[in-house]
Amino acid sequence: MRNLLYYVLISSSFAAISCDNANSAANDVKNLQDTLPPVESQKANTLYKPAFDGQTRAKGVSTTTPYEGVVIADGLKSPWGIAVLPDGRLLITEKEGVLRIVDTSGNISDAITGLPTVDPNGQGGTFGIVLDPNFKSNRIVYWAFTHPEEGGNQTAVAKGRLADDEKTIENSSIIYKAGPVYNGKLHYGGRLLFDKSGNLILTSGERSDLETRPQAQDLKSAIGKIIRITTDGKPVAGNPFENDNNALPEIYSYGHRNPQGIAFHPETGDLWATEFGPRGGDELNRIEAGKNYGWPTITYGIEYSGQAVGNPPIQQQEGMEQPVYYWDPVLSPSGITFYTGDVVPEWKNDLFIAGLSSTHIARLVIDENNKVVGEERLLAKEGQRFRDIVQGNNGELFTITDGGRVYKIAKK
Ligand SMILES: [Ca+2]
Repeated sequence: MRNLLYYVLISSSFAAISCDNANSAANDVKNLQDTLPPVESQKANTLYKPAFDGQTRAKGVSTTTPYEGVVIADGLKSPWGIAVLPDGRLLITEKEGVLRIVDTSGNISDAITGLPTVDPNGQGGTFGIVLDPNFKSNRIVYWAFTHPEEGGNQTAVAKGRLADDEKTIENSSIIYKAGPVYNGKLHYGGRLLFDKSGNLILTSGERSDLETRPQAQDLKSAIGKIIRITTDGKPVAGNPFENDNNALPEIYSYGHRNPQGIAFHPETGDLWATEFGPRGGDELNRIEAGKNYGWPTITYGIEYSGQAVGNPPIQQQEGMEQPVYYWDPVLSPSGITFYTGDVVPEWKNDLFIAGLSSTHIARLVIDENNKVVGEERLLAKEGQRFRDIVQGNNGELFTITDGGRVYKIAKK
């Protein structure tokens, strides 16, 4: 409360003196808007108590800069991941194993082929995609997907060269598989990100079933993990478990359920991740090397059947990290991005999350103590399952939907 009063006072005095600095004015507005009620008003699924104030149902915020989300393209087939090409066009994965390029006017290319075969059943298919840091010279891209195997499938990462004519991926090769192989079709994770040292971060889901779920706590298994590998798919030197004979050296963090969103905070450089929890247990976490994020031992959600998770169900345990934020009811958080543009200054450093079942984009304001202090829903009237969101080269946001649309979100 004291902080809030402080912000209001500061904001008022700024307003009284001058508003000629757009960033200050935007920050004033952001802080003043913290007085709105939480965006979530539905009944929670559980009576579990959060570990700290603001861990769920933060105050509402409302963007004051006029903005709009416009459909620039429609007709993609289950798009999943977006990478922004140097010239601003969007390189997009489609679930069934091809890529397409969509330009900022919305023109959709023919399918780009040459990727390894995927298992597209259930939640499987082609997932996140990233450009090599030296893409301009080598045209290499990396993507995650469901690799079909004898007896099942697993999340894998491949790389290849985008041909000069942009019709195929040349020399594609599989560089990493997050085993073990399992015969299921749920919870693959599948988002990819480059870190500053030029290594790849991959999210790996725990495959959902009661049989595989405990492996999220098993350091000999790559499922239910965040993985850090080189561009050749090898464990990165300095990974937290590299000297542990009872752990896979590619593991970066563990105890995850189905993480599909990862991004680095533009100022702190911290890694943030969202994951699908059970009913009422979707999470936002700040990821630190070697830490245990708790699934399936601790969670704020319950099974979709209505049963508790664990007997007795627990939400907090020593040695396991608390989520920075959780949603009950769920958001279904898929791709995420921090905003670094200038088009909407009040969005600077805010986290944008593509929501599936919630059918909106969540905007979270995160303060210098890594706490969520504001939440807003964008494009909620569109009724779309949002799958990924990225920032374009001109400070706009682009988001894709399971139904095949590409939206551009920009100043009106
Ligand atoms: Ca957790």
